[in-house]
Amino acid sequence: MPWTLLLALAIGVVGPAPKLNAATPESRLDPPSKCSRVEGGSPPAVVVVDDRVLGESSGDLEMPADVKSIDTSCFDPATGQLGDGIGHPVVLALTEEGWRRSADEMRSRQTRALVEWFEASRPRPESAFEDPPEWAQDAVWYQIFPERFHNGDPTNDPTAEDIVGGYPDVVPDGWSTTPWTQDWYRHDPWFGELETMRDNYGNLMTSFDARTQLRRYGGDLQGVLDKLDYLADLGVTAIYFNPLNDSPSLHKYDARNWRHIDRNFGPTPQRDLEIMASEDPTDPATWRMTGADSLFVEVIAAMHERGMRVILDFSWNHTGQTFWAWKDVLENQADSEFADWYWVQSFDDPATGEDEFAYRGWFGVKTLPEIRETTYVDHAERIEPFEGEFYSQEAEDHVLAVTRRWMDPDGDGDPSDGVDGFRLDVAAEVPFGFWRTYRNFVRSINPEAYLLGEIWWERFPNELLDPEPFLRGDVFDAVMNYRWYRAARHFFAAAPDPMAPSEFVRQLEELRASVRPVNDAAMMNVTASHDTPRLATSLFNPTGYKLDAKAEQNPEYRIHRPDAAIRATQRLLLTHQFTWVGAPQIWAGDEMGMWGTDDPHTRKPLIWPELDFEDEAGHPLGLERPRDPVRFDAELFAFYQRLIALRNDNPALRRGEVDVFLVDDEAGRLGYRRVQGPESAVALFNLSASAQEFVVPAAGDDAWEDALGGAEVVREGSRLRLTLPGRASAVLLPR
Ligand SMILES: [Ca+2]
Ligand SMILES: [Ca+2]
Ligand SMILES: [Ca+2]
Ligand SMILES: [Ca+2]
Repeated sequence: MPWTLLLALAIGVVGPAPKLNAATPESRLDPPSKCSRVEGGSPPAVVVVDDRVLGESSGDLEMPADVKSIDTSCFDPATGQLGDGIGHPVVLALTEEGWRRSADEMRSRQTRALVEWFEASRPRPESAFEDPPEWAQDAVWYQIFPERFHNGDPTNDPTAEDIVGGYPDVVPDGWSTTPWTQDWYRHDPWFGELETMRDNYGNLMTSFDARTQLRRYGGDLQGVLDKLDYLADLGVTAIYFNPLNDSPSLHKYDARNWRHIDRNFGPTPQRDLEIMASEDPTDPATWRMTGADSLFVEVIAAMHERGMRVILDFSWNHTGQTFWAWKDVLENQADSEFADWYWVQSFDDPATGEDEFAYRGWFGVKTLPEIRETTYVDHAERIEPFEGEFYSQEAEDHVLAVTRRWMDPDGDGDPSDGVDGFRLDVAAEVPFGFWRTYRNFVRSINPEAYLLGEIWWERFPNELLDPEPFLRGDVFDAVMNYRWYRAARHFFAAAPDPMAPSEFVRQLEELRASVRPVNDAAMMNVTASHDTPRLATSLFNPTGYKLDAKAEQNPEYRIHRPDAAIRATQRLLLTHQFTWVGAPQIWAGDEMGMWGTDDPHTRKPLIWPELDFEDEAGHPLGLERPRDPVRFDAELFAFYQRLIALRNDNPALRRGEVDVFLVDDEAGRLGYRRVQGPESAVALFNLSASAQEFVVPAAGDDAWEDALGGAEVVREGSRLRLTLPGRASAVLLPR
């Protein structure tokens, strides 16, 4: 019996539009009427590709033409085998190649809908311990720096008392929070007092850069809740929170304690303080939920409800100088029970008048005392990953207890109320042995958790550290992919010099080949962060990337609003980011059109559309600059939104294999295809200043469109033809 006839008999060729069985996770593994007759109506079809169950559906469907076999016997979902049942449901077994080839010829709306549904509902394998969770490759990341995101609750804003202990460890008498909408470069009223004040290194606080470390704007978790609709509207699916732990600084990498959310991020700072004081920090059984803690649990729940994943940033390499264990060391010296938590080089000798106490702080930063390990490695010249463990078992136990607290806040063994993973600060400066323990621990609580390492420099400012030793399956799932950004910036912005498409492709392939494909797909492809210039500013200054990337270090560095040409470059780079392998990341505010040089200027408060900002007219060195209006860039936002939607809606852009089919050094053209099963998408780039024609091979006869820029796409036989203006990109999809 020919399969077409069989299919017609089985599911009927005439009938209503296909009704895809919008599956719950349970139903997708459990074909309806398993081995039993369906009374009335069509039996469902189950599609199997190379023994992999893609899904089931009902109704009349155009089935792919190249079918390996059809079996009408019962399908056993437990074994994936075709059984010897009594005729239902229909099982179509195809080869992967056949599926792909035939679907190329069958681009009907029905088939595409079916395929998308199959993708969304296909059975998820249990995460292998050594592999990233499945969801990581589908994420669109949004990085939130809480102090500067949105002030949803002015009653909890930091007070002078709250910020004591962070750099510079002094607070002027007249200190107050800074108005959110003021010109970033305007001097705060209390700046004058700093003329004669010295920081904790004994230096006068003359630079704008140093002074802004004292600024607080009052961003908080209520501000995040208030903007959930905005995030959903933008389309992001995963949130990376910079540290939320209680800390005196604006960045919170100098923890006062790790176990609680910062008092000024929650509704009840004073009450939180009392709760913290009532606990024994060494005994997790005494830890209670503060107002800020509870609000964060609420934030996690609200994000999960919207299908967003949440990861939290911690530094296990160092604490702040106000950290409870460190304060005990300062007070009790060698007698402190926490003395072996830290790299103390010498304790004070009470017999002498001078203070002999000396310790290692992260990169010499005294407010960041480092946790002691079993091996000492000097990272001053070069970051070198190393074997070793935490020196103190108690310190490690404490870190694990804090980790468990945020993975399962209500402690019932179900991690669904907790964070979905962690971003781990200066991860190459913490030893492998500890990280292996950490991965085991984290995955034992939630097998779907994601661990992201900050693996950055090997030797500043030119050599980036190879992340491969961290991505063998026993440490992290991915790293912040600064290596990808360096290549992309170099290519799209000719920074610091022009790069040919062939060289760009060579570099991308080299990066991809250096790690396992599963990790490559789960990478966080960062364009900017709290530690770098904003994306637009980074493209606007085709000099060193992180080296001298602010006016204080290079007076020529452009601090003002990037021009239209830079925005075009930004769009090119973004099109690549959202169509390439690895999960795209957005540094909050870049999508609003914000600009800003390296830290601290990349940490300006976000320019929400409803706020009315003062023009930006100042300069940190008092130099001339254009006067720039500061307002939300709705056009750029819409571009981000479009790219995010394209990635979210097209599995091929997230999971597809890469086929680079156009590398044209002469004309400055680049084109690649992402192929996932029967789905494919094409990204095209015109790097030149003038219009260029593109011819793209495309089997079949269905119509394609430029889903990004709307360029006219004409089919000519088995090819598509279109013209792109200078410095423009396109994302082609079957219509
Ligand atoms: Ca606030
Ligand atoms: Ca002494
Ligand atoms: Ca729980
Ligand atoms: Ca260390």
